[in-house]
Amino acid sequence: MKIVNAAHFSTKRDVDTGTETQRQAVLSIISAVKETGDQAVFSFTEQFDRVRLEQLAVTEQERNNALDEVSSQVREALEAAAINIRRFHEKQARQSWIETSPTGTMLGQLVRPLQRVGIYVPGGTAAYPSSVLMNAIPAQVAGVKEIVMVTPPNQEGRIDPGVLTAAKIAGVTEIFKVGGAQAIAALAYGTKTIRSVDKIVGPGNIYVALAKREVFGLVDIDMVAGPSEIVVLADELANPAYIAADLLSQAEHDPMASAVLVTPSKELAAQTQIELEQQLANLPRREIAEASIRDYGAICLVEDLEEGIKVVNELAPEHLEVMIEHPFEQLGKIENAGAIFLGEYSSEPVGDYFAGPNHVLPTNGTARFSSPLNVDDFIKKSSLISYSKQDLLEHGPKIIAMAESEGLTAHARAIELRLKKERGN
Ligand code: HSO
Ligand code: ZN
Repeated sequence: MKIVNAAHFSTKRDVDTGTETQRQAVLSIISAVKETGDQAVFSFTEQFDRVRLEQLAVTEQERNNALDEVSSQVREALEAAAINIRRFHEKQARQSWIETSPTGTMLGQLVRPLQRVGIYVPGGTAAYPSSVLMNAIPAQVAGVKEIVMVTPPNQEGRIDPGVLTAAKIAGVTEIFKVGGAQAIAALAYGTKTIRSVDKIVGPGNIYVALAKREVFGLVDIDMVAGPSEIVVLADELANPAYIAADLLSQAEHDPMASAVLVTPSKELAAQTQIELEQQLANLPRREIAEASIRDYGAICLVEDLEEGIKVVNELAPEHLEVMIEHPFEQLGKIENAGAIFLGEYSSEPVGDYFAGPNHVLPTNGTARFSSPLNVDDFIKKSSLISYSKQDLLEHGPKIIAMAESEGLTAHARAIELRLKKERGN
């Protein structure tokens, strides 16, 4: 892994906005689904997933069979993780509120869940049961009644049993065998079998990402997440074997994943490099991890921890591990990071799978302005206004003045009418 000085350091990656051909393909898939619904969905599934389906919906039978296909160990682990994830997200739940003033006015905010949400789950080796939990549980905690999962079938027309098991545990209500841009179009516009949703969440390939951007506005979408990132901020006391292992845990996700060590210790930098070599040697996903480390990995040497934290804040990483002697002492200075892991036992996979916080996190510097997927992503608010006679009489003239200054006479008159009636002229 290359060693760079802080002054010359940046890991900004271009966001993949797709080629013109890809954009055109997505547009034509969307309009075909809009026009012919299920018919287009079946034919794109045949074309892209190479399977001719009889029906799109996953049956109750298929859902139940999946439970027997995963080992009891995995099933129990998913159930335990789900409990932690639910408990964590329950703390985020918001209450409606009203406030009454001594002058008789009542103001408030009504919190309501979205009615129907779609969760996209990628197929193939990126079909992660843990991501099903992370996307569906916050929706369920928010009170969403209808949670619809879409995922591409394999060539036998089947869905990964781990994904189906996680869907069951997380309370997914409907599952359809459809992936790609056609899945996003079906969720946004609705077809005979797949009713449209209010919001679409979940990661996907470039076609899915482009389709999500395209339907945004008709439905809401979550963030468009990029490849995983990890930054480890470590001092000379940190364990290089742990650091290397944690860096590789994200590097193995994607050749474009980014794993970075920020440290003031040259000694630690050298030892981590040795560890990385050794640990890479027998990693099954070695090719992916190696490419990621080569192209997007780095060790950033800083003067001291203070400069290290400056680098971290500029990177605004998706995941930050703080492996220093007194991590809590530095916490107050950390401004930008999707998830912060403190201390040597808080290895990133603890958060990816089990601790409870969400693993859908802002990437590519967007932690400067956005947050992990959370319960707020599945609610909306309505404002409540009940104005009293006393307040209208007192403040009506100000409202009239503002309306008139904007040239909106009908606005002014709506207030005037009431003031006149109440004043009896
Ligand atoms: N680290 C990934 C999530 C994940 N890891 C799923 C394992 N499975 C993005 O935060
Ligand atoms: Zn991960």
